[in-house]
Amino acid sequence: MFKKVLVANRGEIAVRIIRACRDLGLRTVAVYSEVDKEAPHVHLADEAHLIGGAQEAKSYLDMAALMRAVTDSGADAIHPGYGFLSENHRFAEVCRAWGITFIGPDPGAIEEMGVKARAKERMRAAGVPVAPGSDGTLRDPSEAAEVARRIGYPVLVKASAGGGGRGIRVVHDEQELAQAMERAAAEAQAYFGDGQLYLEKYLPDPRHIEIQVLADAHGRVASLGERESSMQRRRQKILEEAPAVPVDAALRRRMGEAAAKAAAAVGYKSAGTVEFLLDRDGSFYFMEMNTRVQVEHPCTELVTGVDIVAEQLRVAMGEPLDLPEAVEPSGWAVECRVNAEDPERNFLPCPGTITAYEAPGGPWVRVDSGVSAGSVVSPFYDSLLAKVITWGRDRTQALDRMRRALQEFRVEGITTTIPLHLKLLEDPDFRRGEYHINFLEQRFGQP
Ligand code: MV4
Repeated sequence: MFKKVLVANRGEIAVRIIRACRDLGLRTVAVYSEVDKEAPHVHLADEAHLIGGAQEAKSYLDMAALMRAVTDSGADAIHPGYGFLSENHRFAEVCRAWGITFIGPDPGAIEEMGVKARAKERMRAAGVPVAPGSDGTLRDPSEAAEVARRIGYPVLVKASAGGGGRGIRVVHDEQELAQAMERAAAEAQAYFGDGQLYLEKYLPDPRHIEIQVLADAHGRVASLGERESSMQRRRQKILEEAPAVPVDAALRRRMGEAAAKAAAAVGYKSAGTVEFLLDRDGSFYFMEMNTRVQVEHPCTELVTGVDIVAEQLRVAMGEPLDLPEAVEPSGWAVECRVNAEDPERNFLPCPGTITAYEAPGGPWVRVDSGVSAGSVVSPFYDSLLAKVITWGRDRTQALDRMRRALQEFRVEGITTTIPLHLKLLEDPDFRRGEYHINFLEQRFGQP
């Protein structure tokens, strides 16, 4: 049992976690960098500790500085949020070695899912559908050519260390293969220090559907249904929704069972998300598992009534899950990510000072925000300012309420993505639910 939680993060997710702790009667410790002294998460926590400079390597990624704050505060648990150290199995190990509860899965499960080629093999063995491709990593271009000939072009060369779409290359024919592998390996080596590759059949214009799971320390796994996050550009999600237009009750049950199998196969505990690509013919394939709470978790909270962060905390205390195997969604939820970026300038980040700030409110609107009037949006961090999430009886009502909310949202002093969201909400294809992972770049991309 723990009583005092150090939140090793900043912005809206730090605020979100502090609120869940407060709901459960837990004490909270914020950490902050030199540019975050006045940030909302600092004011909201019971106490706050300066951990270093603005650069993330010198503060939010600095394990030694975080552990000093643990010692100074007497915290007995750490919630990593998303990003930063949340999927670093070594950090989870360090917490364990210090006798601090890491609020997330065990280090072994994080590592197992972090190595993508290994995770895929593990899932295939567990009976989770995976895309046709190589068995594990590739030895050389001739092995890759053999696999590609068998499954047919186009194929994708993927980095096993992976993440964020780096070290991923589409290959249309055998002539392109060796060079694509060379480039993908070099990129993966540079970014992840590991140039290992695997190969997969390329799916054209699939939809990105992810299943939210919760698992406890006693082997129980619950599926909370799907979210769709196909509305993205360069792997940066813009808008998410739950449930997903192309997923009916039967498909939801099959995907939920596959996700629960995936989680059980690695002894998963805590909240996690199993990502699938959904083909136009209704087949789905495991892509990867995110072993953290995700930005878009509120969509699932609004359609299930389950407080995902509170459940993470309860499960970390060893409490059993008190949920059915499959929680059925009710109504529809949409989330828009409001970023300090200029969609007119290729989504260039727009740091600066927020001179005026009035967040929307009213019925069926939730705003998870990490800034306020006077906030300085630093170029050092992710440009997410706030998330607006609306709920409706059906998709149309949720989207109409989103339009109302975004029209109310007043952010002055910096450029935001709100105008793009409003344009998207009027798009006839999106309104009909007809989109896929390449939609945004095709429709709103640079000429
Ligand atoms: C794919 C794919 C098409 N076919 N795999 C990109 C990063 C990695 N996590 C998975 N990715 C993809 N894998 C096959 N076999 C297309 C993508 C992809 C993608 C997937 C989900 C959401 C956005 C994406 C954007 C570009 C490519």
